[in-house]
Amino acid sequence: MSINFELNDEQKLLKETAKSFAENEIRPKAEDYDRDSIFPRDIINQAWELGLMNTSIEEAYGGAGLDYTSGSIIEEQLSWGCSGIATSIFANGLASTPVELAGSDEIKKKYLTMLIEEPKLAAFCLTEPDAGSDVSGMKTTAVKKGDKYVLNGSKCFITNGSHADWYTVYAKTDPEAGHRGISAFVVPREAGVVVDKKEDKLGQRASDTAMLSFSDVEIPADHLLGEENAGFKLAMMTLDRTRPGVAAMATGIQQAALEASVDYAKERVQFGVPIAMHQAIQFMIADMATKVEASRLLYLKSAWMLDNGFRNSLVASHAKRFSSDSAMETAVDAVQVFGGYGFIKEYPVEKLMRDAKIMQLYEGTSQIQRLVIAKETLAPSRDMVTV
Ligand code: COS
Repeated sequence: MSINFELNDEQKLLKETAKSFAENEIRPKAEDYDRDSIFPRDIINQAWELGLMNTSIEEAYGGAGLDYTSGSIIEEQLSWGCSGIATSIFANGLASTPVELAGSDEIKKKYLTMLIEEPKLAAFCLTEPDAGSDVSGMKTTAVKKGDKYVLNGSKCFITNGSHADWYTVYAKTDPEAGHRGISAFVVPREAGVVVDKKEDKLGQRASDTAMLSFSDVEIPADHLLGEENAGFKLAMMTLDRTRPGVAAMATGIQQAALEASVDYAKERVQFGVPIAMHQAIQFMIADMATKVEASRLLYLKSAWMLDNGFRNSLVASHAKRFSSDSAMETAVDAVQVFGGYGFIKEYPVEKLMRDAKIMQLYEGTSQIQRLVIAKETLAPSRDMVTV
């Protein structure tokens, strides 16, 4: 049997555990935390206790070493609870992946083990005020001085930036070399990372998004991840590993929007019948259901490819692009199903609509995903397989 769509017993258990955590711990607090922009430290600690975060860290460093498929199944469920809180829980994965891929054994022992021993946080620092989609345009520099690197610059839109204990920071080590002049470093908070601003956002308001700066921040030279000037590829390889999870989170938003719409459509009576009896509503619900199904298949396939040793960049972009755009469409349609009530904060769907928007923006906009898809479709890389 070469294709099997059934989750294994461990994955089924993880899914149930994550769903019940989302239902019992995340959902009851999601509305308040969103309204008042409260950082979900208490929920992060609980998720850590249960082993729902840092799932990919290898057993050698104390982690569970779960595969990406299992990790993304958890991400969908927690995002169904609240994608802002889920983003806070999963941001460690984005920061720890470059360390997992390129860190020395000493660095892994110190920084990955730290995340397992205590509910500590790490943040991924790639984006800058003038370098978003255009990663190579970054201006932060790292200059080697003896056995240290000295970092200067600023980073923006950093998830968990205000609360992280350490950061994965990308900086130019050869400013003239474009994408071939970027290196990645682990920077402990106490080295002198300054939090300049916490952003006030449209959606995912429970998550922390900060602007940071580095002013003559000195770190030991062994905190360089992998080779000098190999940071761009490391960032891309990291995003290949995290985009399936983002697609899973976008699927969770869609599932929540679909369920809310189905429940409401069965209750709300207009023209003498529940609006679910009207084909205009049925077709919206049918389209939502198809998008959920297709998004789920795509994120599972992109994670499965990673777990089975295939390069997944193309399918990860398909998954991230389709699932994010579908989350936005589905949430907008859910508001439409709710009619005027959908526009009111007392009902759950306006939050889903605000939250969905970021899915099309972070970890590569939908346009960047299309760039990757177009490039690979027109001129496939030799190592890119379609399974
Ligand atoms: N894995 C490994 N290597 C990769 C790769 C991947 N997924 N994608 C690209 N590369 C390599 C290429 O092979 C190329 O290597 P060489 O230097 O040996 O030629 C190099 O990286 C540059 O690739 P490319 O020419 O495709 O880069 P571009 O400058 O055209 O940029 C995009 C590519 C736009 C796709 C990239 O900059 C990107 O993903 N931007 C969005 C960044 C993002 O997601 N930001 C969100 C912040 S994280 S919340």
